[in-house]
Amino acid sequence: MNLLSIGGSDPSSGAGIQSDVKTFSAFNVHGLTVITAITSQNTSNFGTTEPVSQKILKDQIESIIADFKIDGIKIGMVYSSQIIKSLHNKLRKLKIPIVVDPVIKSTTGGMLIEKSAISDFQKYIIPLATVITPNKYEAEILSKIKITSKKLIPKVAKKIQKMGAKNVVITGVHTSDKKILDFVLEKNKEYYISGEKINKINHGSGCNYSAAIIFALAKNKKIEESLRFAQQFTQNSIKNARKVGGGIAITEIQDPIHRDLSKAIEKFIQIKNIYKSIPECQINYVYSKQKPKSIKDILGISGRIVKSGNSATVAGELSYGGSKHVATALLIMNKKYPKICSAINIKYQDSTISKIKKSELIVSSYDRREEPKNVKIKGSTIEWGIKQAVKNTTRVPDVIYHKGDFGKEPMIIVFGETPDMILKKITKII
Ligand code: PXL
Repeated sequence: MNLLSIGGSDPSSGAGIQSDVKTFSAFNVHGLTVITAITSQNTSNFGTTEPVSQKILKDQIESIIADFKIDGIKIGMVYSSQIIKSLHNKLRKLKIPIVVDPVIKSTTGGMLIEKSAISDFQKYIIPLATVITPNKYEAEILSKIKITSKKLIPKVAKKIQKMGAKNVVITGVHTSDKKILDFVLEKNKEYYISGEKINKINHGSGCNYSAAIIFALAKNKKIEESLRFAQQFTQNSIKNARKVGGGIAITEIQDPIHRDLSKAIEKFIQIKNIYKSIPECQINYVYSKQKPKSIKDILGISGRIVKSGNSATVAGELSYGGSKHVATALLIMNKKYPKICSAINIKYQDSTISKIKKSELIVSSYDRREEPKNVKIKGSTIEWGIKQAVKNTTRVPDVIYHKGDFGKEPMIIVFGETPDMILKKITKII
């Protein structure tokens, strides 16, 4: 998938096109860019802005359109009337989703659009929008209505929709200590999406939000699902924001694989009495990128989940290539069943096996005593074993176990599409 970000250059890489390329990379899609203006700024101050010439603006767009199939576009900083009109001409005939982030001012106070260009923005850019994402301040400027009460919000959104945007989200319309509300106006429905309020002044969250929306829309997700996904993604980027410069923190974009696995691990170690299911060789919990080529494409725990008294704790970090055994088992399984991207090993116990057999989970096994000598010598027991177990059933196994061999610990491996799906299985069998 290819996504295009049209916007300004932010040399701090906190916002603008640099930030969008980071977001797109985190989703494993190719990010294209068309630069409208170059800003000088850092995490404390906004310096100057220079829009690019009409010629190079048009040339950038033409060279990208001529070469790539573009699946979605995000428009951020557009700066001047001239740029707005050229963008309109080049984009108006495209039949792909476009997210417009109508940025007016940066967090550090820089103007991202000329005042005189706002009416052309309304006329030429807003009608391109599948979704437009003003914050409360931007919505006030675009609608020329001061939001003095919550009751006015639908009216403001309607006014912006009438300018030609298909769907309008006004972000941060209401905040309390713990919650933040976004108001959404689709064609025929309106609703609020509630999010967690994170009290962290940051640079980049608005860009992260609109870039995540275009990703979801380009994947054919519906509006509401896309907005919820983007809100989650942005909350995480704010939580992980880091003070990399001397001023405000820059949002940190986490790899979704990393994020989902670390969340699942947190939940896993809190399962009651889970320490009883930790084998001698400890636990690894892994999550793979799509189509892994080797264990280097599989995220695992470098130091494993270990027993500590009567609880489980995580030793080490998450890293690609951090697991050898469980990742190898997953790699083999994934070759046969590409949707299976996550796995965990737990202690072999007869009681667990009997619970598995009573559940609806598909279980298969292999016998290490049948392992051919050449396999043993090559040290490829796991590859061999998983292949055997997969052959022993016509269905996608949820669980594969073996009862060990002389000096070899028996083991259960649970497989699933995602770490969360594994958690659901684990809670049924422990
Ligand atoms: O966050 C909005 C934004 C967009 N684009 C550029 C920016 C900023 C904020 O600073 O600099 C180039």
